[in-house]
Amino acid sequence: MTSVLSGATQDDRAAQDRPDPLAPDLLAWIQEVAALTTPDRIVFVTGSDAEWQELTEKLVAAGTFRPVAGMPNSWHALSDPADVARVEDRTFICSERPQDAGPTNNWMDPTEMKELLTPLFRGAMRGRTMYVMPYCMGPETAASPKLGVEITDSEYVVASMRVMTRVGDRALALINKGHTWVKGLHSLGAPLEADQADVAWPCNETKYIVHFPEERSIWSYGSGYGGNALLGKKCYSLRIASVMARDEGWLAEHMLILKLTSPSNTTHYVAAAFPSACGKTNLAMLEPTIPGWKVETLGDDIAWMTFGKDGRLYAVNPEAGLFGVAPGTGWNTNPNAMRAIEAGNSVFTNVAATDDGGVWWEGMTDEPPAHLTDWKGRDWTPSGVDADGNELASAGQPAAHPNSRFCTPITQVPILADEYFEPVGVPISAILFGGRRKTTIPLVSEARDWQHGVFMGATLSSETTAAATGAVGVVRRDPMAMLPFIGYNAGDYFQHWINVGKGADATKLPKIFYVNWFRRDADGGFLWPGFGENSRVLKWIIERLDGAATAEETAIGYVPAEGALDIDGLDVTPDQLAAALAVEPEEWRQELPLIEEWFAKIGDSVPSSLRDELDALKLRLAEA
Ligand code: SAT
Ligand code: MN
Repeated sequence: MTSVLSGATQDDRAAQDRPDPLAPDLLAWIQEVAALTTPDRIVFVTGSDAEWQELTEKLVAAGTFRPVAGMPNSWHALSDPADVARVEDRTFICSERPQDAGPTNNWMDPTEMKELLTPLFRGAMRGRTMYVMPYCMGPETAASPKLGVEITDSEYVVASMRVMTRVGDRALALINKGHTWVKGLHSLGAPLEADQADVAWPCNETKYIVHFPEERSIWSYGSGYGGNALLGKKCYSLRIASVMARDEGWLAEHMLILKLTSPSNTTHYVAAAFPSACGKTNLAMLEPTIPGWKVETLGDDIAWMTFGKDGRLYAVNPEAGLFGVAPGTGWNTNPNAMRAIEAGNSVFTNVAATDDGGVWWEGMTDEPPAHLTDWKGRDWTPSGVDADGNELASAGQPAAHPNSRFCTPITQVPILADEYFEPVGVPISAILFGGRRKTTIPLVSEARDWQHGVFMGATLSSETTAAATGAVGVVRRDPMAMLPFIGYNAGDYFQHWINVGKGADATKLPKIFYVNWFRRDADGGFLWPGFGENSRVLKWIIERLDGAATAEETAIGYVPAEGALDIDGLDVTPDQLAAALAVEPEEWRQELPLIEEWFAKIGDSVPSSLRDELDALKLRLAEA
């Protein structure tokens, strides 16, 4: 193969033992990218153990990774301080027509965008290795396996994708057999001159995360971080997959998947959408506080849902790893995540280092260690002063970045459900939409029907978090927790949700609920304890499915009737519970103009059925 790859020397390994001839479109693309980006060498990612060894050694030598003491095969990376989160303002949907990107996405004409990006990619891999990384999202045994190839010049990205997806030879064999696949081109935008020393976290000030939905391809430039650079994750599994799902009649959603077993041994599967950094991983791994109930995990971030032959909606987790927010993950809040992390084989990014070579982040333990090295590599103490009483540069700042992450194989989660490996997925009984709101939204409410549930999802709102760059704590609409991830026009996306319901047997559709664990009292305290206690809300939801739990009808949907929510043994006063569940018409009247503004922003593509829902809500509130 060496001879056919122009512009680069072929790594020996790439030519070895290829069982099948390379798919012609893959070969042509590799040649094209190599000619444009001019790497020093090209390496095929195989997924082997030896390859992991080589990658981690290279990352340690480069100063990107340091081994984590006390955790087997685990690595700590500190990013450039300007490359710590998804960059939504640099993310583009370059559909052929601007109206197909819609008002919630940045858009540029695809030809113009490629003209803009091509010079940036020209020579961008000089001095580096170009990795050709075939991968599969979801089981390779699926009837229609979802394949991709990421070309990247970042070893950190290869190592992380090996945890997050099914990387290597099995995916390549399927591509070579002729299955379709998604192209993902990624460069750090940090070429090296002959004598130039590398930095620990190469990246470029200029960043572009670009999707071409019609050709199902992704071009990502300038960032090495998570959702910007691990292209199998948000770029493919949500933005591109949502377009595929629209065209093919399924749903690609920002949802966890969990299995819930009741004391009478009935099993239900639940999918739940929350914005980034709002507790999806914690809910997916929850340890119920109510006796006899059991939760098992299927996924913590993404669900692909397709109708099964029996008319029910089945969900699959396309990912193979967790890319969880570290701060707030601890033995008290998420012991199952801690057990998964402790098993090793993980990459930690932007957490703090302990003096004995371990890792630490806010909330991992109740009390921080007496001294740490923070995510910027600076001395850090709980008091903000050093031993001589001098104030540290890190004083008053968290030791771990608020969006620092652990990247861990999902198979290490001790409560992983066996069905995780099932290529057809699991039949979903309930869909939860949730946000982070201090006011207005009750702990739980149930939609009247599918259309009303779609309205709840379409008008979902949440306070912004550190998962994306920009201000934190600002209320914004985040439809289905997909605002940064819908790969097309948001109004068309709502219509697609409506259509999915119309085409189905209503009795087999999941029921839809809206939850808010984050409501506060007048003094700013949380009204609901959250975490394991959320199992009480799940119990009410499951009991609603078979009609066992009672509910009260309100202007916004059904909420638990008095006494219906199990608070046995819970340290919550009746007043607090009532406040957590309250539907305050006045607060909701204040919400109406915000929903109207949101619909006005989306414009003509808002489905008329959702405008009807808004009108009906207004009427009910006027009477409330
Ligand atoms: O987008 S990431 O994959 O970096 C994480 C998130 O925001 O959910
Ligand atoms: Mn997410």
